[in-house]
Amino acid sequence: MAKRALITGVTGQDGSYLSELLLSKGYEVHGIVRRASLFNTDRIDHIYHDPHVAGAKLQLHYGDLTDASALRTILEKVEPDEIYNLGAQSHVKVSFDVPEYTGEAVGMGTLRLLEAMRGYIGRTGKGVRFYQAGSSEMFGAAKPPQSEATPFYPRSPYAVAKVAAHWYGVNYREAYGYFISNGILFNHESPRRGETFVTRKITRAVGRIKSGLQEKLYLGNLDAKRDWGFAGDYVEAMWLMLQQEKPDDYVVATGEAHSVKEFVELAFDYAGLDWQKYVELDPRYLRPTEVDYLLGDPSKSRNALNWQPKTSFKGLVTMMVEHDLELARGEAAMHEAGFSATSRGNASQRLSG
Ligand code: NAP
Ligand code: F7E
Repeated sequence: MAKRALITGVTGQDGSYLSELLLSKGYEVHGIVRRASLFNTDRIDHIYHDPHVAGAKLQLHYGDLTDASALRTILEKVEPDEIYNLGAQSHVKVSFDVPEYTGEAVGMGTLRLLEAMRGYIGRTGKGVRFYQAGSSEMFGAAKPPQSEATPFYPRSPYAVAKVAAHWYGVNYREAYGYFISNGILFNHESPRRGETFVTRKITRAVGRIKSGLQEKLYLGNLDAKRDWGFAGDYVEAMWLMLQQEKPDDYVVATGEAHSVKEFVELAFDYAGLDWQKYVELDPRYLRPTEVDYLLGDPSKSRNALNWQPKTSFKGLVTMMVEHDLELARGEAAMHEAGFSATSRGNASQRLSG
């Protein structure tokens, strides 16, 4: 019998890579999708098949982490072996604008899902394994390098909610003996990264500037340092955590940090552009409380999970810039053919990110 996985946040960056990974391992994958007035399944359309066709291995269900009864219904219907809780309002700056909603989706949402799992296990006696998508943002102002032993010091409503979700996971593990593992993942990026996160905002701008579609890139704090890896590598660590004998908590990182400025330089250089001519500061993108320096110590996941990142910092920047140069060339061609090319492309500069 194929294993069955349930993923919240299946339409997100990580949800799409994780679905690909699990499908490649023969899993039946079920994803929870929020109803939206426009289609929001772009990142998984390439692996989704018409459910009327026999053997479709990816199935989608409408639901929301703010809706406990829908979560319970989905669990009863899907009967998963593994649950990956990736759903979140995941933008740190936006969490200052919508703190209550962020707490609802990220903190209380995790609790609702755990309660749905508790009800399901209570009724069926079935073993279910649970992955919680924790974040390096939980370390916030803690001194680098950060490991599983580093005390949390969250610096945003998002990070506070992730700390709550982390401890709900630990509590349900200790109270009920459930298999719940918390991943503490440092920043991971890809060509599928949302366009208001800094890496993708930069690589989109490089592509669009190179193609003559954009003149300036407005950014906030260039001095912040992050430990950036490739999302495709990181979802493998999530899966590995649920294949261990015992549940545990793991930091997943590269062990190397770079500043936003370094990312900017490398990305613009790759396209043969001088970043100083294009990048300007816009205080709108500064945060009320910043996280200055995140650098993970991935020793535990390397030793216990035998996991290592395969993609270097330079490889990641190159992958994203190449993708976005190509994307912008397509936009420019559409523009020349008379279609508007600016409405989506500049979105990251109009919104909070
Ligand atoms: P993402 O691209 O922003 O995707 C978030 C997903 O959550 C989307 O599918 C989104 O649906 C869904 N979602 C949002 N609100 C929801 C709600 N109320 N109920 C159900 N689903 C909801 O995030 P990501 O980068 O893939 O990250 C995956 C998870 O890892 C998140 O929990 C994030 O906080 C965490 N994390 C990310 C990183 C990173 O560097 N990427 C690092 C550490 C932890 P829509 O598509 O409809 O918006
Ligand atoms: O910011 C600085 C900003 O929004 C990175 C999420 O996936 O990773 C992500 O959170 C840094 C910050 O990611 C702009 O101030 C400068 O210091 O790309 P970001 P994040 O806040 O680190 C963690 C691990 C998660 O868990 C989150 O879900 O870049 N920065 N100028 C900017 N950031 C943005 N977004 N936009 C700017 O214009």
